[in-house]
Amino acid sequence: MADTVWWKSGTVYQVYPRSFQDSDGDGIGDLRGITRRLDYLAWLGVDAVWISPFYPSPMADFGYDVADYCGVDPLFGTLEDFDALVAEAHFRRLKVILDFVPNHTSIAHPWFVDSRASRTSPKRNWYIWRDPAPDGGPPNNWISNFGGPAWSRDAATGQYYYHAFLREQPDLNWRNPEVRAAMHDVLRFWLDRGVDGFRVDVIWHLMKDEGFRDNPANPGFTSGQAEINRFTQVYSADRPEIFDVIAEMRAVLAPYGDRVLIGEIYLPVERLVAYYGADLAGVDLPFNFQLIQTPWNARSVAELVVAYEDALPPGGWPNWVLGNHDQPRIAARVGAAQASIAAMLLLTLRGTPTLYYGDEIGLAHVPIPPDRVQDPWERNEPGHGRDPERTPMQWDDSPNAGFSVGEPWLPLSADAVARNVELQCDDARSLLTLYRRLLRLRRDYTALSTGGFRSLPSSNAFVFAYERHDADTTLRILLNFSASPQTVSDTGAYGGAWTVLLSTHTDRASSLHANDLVLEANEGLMLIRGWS
Ligand code: TEU
Repeated sequence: MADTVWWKSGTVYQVYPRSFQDSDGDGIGDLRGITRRLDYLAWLGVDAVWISPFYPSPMADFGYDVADYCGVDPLFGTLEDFDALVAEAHFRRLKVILDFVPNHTSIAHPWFVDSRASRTSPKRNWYIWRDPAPDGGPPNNWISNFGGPAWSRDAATGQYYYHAFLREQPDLNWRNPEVRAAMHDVLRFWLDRGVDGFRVDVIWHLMKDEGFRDNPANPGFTSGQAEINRFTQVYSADRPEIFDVIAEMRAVLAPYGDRVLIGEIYLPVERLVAYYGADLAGVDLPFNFQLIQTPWNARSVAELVVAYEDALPPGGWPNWVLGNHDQPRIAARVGAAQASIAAMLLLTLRGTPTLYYGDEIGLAHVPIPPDRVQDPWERNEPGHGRDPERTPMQWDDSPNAGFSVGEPWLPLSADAVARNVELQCDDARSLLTLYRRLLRLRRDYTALSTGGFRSLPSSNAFVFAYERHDADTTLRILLNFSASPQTVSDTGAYGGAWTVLLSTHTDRASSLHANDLVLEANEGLMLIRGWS
């Protein structure tokens, strides 16, 4: 009997709240807007919605700088709006996952205001304060993820505080039990309001080297890379003590039943899978960003899938991510034709998929004019900005694509009139229809949602082929990563034995007649053994 806990069989859909739906005309999305669009998410067929931060914040990093963990920023609405959102989501059998940002607060958080006030403040040790180096400079060589030193000197007390991100995002001191207790209370606050789990921001960063040793130089660093890559982050992140912190978080969630703990972790596979923890005491889903980071071709993707499957600890449940608010959009990276291959891949691999809003309509790179740049990273290190993947959702052909009656905080894509939900939902050949069909098939076939995975040998270098199976059903997925037709002759005799369950090319006949199978250019195919 397959294990069907919801976060294993289901799919997660990420909403960036500023950009999903505005309800009050200020050009910025909000909680009521999300609630209004829950019917869409239910229609699409996802199971959970993860909402990026909506807490009170000066918005230096658009909400990832939290000034109050237990509230809602007026920009996004009220706690009552949040409660209504949860109730309406649950009514539609949608789970709600919050973004928990424990590594750092906003500089405006009362804890930090207290902490910086004096060296003897009771909150002093809630953050990471160090004396200057002998030359008066920063205590060590750690770099901010957004460029520049990760230490800022505070004139009032003459010490430096550590910030892995902006200087407006001071890191909390997770070695301090008071910090842990306060943050556990935050988790309980939201669990008591009914949330179904958390995506934990930069979880691998929470514990730093106790001795604050310098990070070693990264021999692979090249000048085009962001400055953070100058050093290998061996002392500033991914420390062994992190697993105690995660175990304590799990203990907070445990009495609430099957809530999920997802960790945002950018690490190579062998380190990533360590976050399942010994005896699976770590996070339920260490976010797997490998598809985002691997070159888009059949060989590389096939190799990474097999390597990831092989690296999983016994019982560790896989997961896959194609995009998020920090990464170039998939359609921009692989092109419109391959976006449907990406969709079929994401939704047919073994493991929980996370979809990023807008990817289902093929939103691509939206150029941001210099005077409309919002992301602080772009200001610090031009070329690294994340605005292009954060532009408003495109709903219909009304002004501003139905996102807002006001001027949107970021521009819409130039093709908004032609690329929107309303148009695509009635079009049998659209990317949105493909996403919806795939999500439907995941519900119809446990072979897809919770079944096994087997990679199929392929002599065709442009095709990635694999099987998903359970006791009743065997499915074969064949993905043509190239823009020309490809013949598959080595994975078995297809004629008669297999039926087409779904193709990215809607004009394909359902029966196969030849033993050799010819995939159209950019075609993805899902076959079922026998006659359905
Ligand atoms: O991102 C963490 C993070 O590591 C990314 O900024 C990463 O460095 C970059 O995308 C590399 O490709 C999280 C949030 O998702 C991000 O939006 C926040 O800015 C950041 O943490 C700080 O909270």
